[in-house]
Amino acid sequence: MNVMESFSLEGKIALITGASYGIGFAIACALHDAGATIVFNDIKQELVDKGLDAYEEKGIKAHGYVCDVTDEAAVNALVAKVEEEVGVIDILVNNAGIIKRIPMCEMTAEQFRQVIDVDLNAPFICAKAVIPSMIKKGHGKIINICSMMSELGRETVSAYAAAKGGLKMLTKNIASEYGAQNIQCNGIGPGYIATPQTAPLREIQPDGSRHPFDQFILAKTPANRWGDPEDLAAPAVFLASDASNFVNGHILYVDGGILAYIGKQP
Ligand code: NAP
Ligand code: GCO
Repeated sequence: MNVMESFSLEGKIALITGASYGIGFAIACALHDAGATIVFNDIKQELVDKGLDAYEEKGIKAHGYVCDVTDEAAVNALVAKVEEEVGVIDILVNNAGIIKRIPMCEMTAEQFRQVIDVDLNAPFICAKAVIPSMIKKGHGKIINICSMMSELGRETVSAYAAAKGGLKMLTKNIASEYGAQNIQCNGIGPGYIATPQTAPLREIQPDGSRHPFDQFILAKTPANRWGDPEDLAAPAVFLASDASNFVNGHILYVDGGILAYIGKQP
């Protein structure tokens, strides 16, 4: 096979969770450009409708469904419906995620659990729902959206870091457990990406200056900029395609160099 052909997703069906906007939307558009049929879900009908409009604007005929990824019965029903209406899912991107920025000693156990539920339990639920059909079909690709917090900690994000660190290990375990069935499970670890999730960290200050956290991220990132969701597009196509068939249990950090860098010298 020609090497460029190995990146093609022609004939493949991809489910990207929480992909009405942000990183999930950019990844879905990229998988579509590579040839895949796009299926996405979001937690509310308004968001699914907003997503469908956004895909249509890009000339993409996506299939959108309402589904809360933390609800195992709802996820199983979604996967059954997709198999019936669109076909067997070849590529799952576990993208849906939340963050709560609360100092650990002020965080309730319930708030901690909510983050773990969406960011760690849900990828387990979604992967578990698609793997049996992938095994029957003879192949499958699972991409888990990890984080800098799969490797690093910082103030206020204890639950998120615990979940994303766990997601890194879930990725390696799925690869270990189902690699023999030709399922590749890898992660993408985005650096700091400009999306609604990070908007509070980039708010312009009342005096017109940049948010101190925004300045901190620029100083920590050798690329000296925030990432765009589109920066994750080609890495996602790679991990979704035959081009990565012998890559399994790997976390591909797409972070402008953050994890390589000790920080600016004084
Ligand atoms: P975002 O803008 O907040 O989008 C996340 C999407 O997931 C939203 O559409 C959200 O819907 C949906 N969602 C949340 N809970 C859900 C649930 N229970 N069921 C179904 N959908 C749900 O986030 P993003 O920045 O694009 O991030 C996408 C993924 O990348 C997340 O896993 C995030 O942790 C990860 N990530 C982000 C960054 C970054 O810098 N932005 C960096 C590393 C990793 P609602 O709008 O209703 O909440
Ligand atoms: C934060 C951020 C991060 C990013 C991302 C980094 O508050 O530190 O929201 O956690 O979203 O996950 O990779």
